[in-house]
Amino acid sequence: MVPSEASGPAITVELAVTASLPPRCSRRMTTHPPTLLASFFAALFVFGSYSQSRTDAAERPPNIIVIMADDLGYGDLSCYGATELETPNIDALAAGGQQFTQGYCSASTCTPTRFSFLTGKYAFRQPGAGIAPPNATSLIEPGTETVASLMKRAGYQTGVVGKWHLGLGQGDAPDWNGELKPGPLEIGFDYCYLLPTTNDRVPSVYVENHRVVNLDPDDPLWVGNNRPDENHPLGSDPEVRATLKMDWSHGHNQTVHNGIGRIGFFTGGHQARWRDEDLADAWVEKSVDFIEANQDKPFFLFFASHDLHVPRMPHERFQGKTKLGFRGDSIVQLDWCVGELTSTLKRLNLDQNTLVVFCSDNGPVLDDGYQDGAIEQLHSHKPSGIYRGGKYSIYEGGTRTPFITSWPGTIKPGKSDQVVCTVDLPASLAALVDQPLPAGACPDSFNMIDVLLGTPNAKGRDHLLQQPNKGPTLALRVGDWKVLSYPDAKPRKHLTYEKGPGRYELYNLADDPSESNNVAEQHPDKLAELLARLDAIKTAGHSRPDWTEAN
Ligand code: NG6
Ligand code: CA
Repeated sequence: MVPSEASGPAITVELAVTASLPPRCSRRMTTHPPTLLASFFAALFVFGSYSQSRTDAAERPPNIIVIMADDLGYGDLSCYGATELETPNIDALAAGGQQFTQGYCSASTCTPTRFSFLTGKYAFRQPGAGIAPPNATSLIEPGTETVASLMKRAGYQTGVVGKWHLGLGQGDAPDWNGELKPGPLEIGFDYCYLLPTTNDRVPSVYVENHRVVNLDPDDPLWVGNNRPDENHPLGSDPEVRATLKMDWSHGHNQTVHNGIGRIGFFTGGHQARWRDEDLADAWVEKSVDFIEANQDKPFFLFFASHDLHVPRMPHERFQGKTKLGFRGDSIVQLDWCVGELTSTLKRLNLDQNTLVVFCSDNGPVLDDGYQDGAIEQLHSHKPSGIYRGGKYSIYEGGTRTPFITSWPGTIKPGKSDQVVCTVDLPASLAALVDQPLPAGACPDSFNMIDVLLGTPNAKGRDHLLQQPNKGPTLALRVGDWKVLSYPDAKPRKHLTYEKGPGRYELYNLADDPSESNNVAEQHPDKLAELLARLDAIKTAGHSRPDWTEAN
């Protein structure tokens, strides 16, 4: 348990008198003595002027908010080089914290990245961890150790708000009209308010804890894989299609809701249905409620934005805010959400005691199934920055994404080129709150807390595995070398998934960050070395150096 209250002396005294450190500080002191001391001296040097408020904040265990954007690419924010739009709130987060140039999500699609972020396990190890369909049941077994269960055990109030996409319920399909169980509440969250899958997948309803919100029992919700009856309007029907408010380009032509064709079929639950335009407001409202309700306790909040996943249909007040069309407007909406969260922390005087991690679930895509102008109105915007590929791809653009940590008064502002990944958050956040990892837990999650806090000389990952949606395609980066392995490469219709010219590709990211020159033939020894390492990670079932087997 993390004690919720403890009194501590001023920071200048804390540095000299270890025995009277407040709880979090004294625990970290025993875990990482040299780096912690260094970071304290750095913090003292930089933040000495407001050491008193820092001290007040340090008396309590830090709150933690992980903000995960959806389909946000490396080049999509102004702090990462975008010039065609502005993201002042996320830029402020970056300017006041650590901005990573080599921050990654673990996969280039949603479900596997989210699975790994929660469990600390690479998704290729988990059968069925590809993009979850509308009627997916719970992918993460109750009892699995997750970042949420670790925080809960450490005495935190835990919540998830926004896109889930990891399945709900059990059996053949979720019980949409009954209890949606198991779900987040069975793997460590105290509270959830969710978009069950994606905004382009049915059903278009909110789920709060175990129930669909506002469901009228006289209008039951049905979700299925087949057209329920021949009168059910479909987005593929030319007459219906002509009335859509946003046309589809591929897929997304089954049940129509809010003038938009979706993936999958659903009927009923009319009173429970949301409007796409209102989703971001709902996430902010429920998150602010959660923060306010837990302002006197340590809390962990996973803010899982649906922006900028398709269909990109931002609130009317954001429509037209950029010249990039709804894709750009959705980025501005995401930025607004971040600003609402950070200003709530300031209003409640929690900003100096809250670690905010900002990341994405996969790289960018322009046409992901709707004709929303993302291609036509791109101008000079480069969603992946200088990197090759995007969503669905194991080139850098698929997984190297914005990654920011902020904790005013504790994290020294700066840029970091250390390698970190969303799969590292369970082990890192557990270390922050001194929660030991149980045997068998989080097999691929490395404790990167010192790197995330910007501790001078702290080292990031020496290697990193990257995956697209599912295996067997995988990439492994070791230092600056990266191998891409496509055992069953096939062209993927419609997708930005780029098939390499051969079975393997090898790049040196230091010389060739855009992965344009495959040097596999020139460096057969390096290729063999990396492939052997990749094989070893696959076979071992874990890659965390201090991982221990379950009893
Ligand atoms: C694909 C969808 C795409 C998107 C993706 C999941 C089609 C043709 N494409 O199958 O639109 O929903 O799944 O995206 O249906 S993710 O970010 O949640 O992984
Ligand atoms: Ca995504």
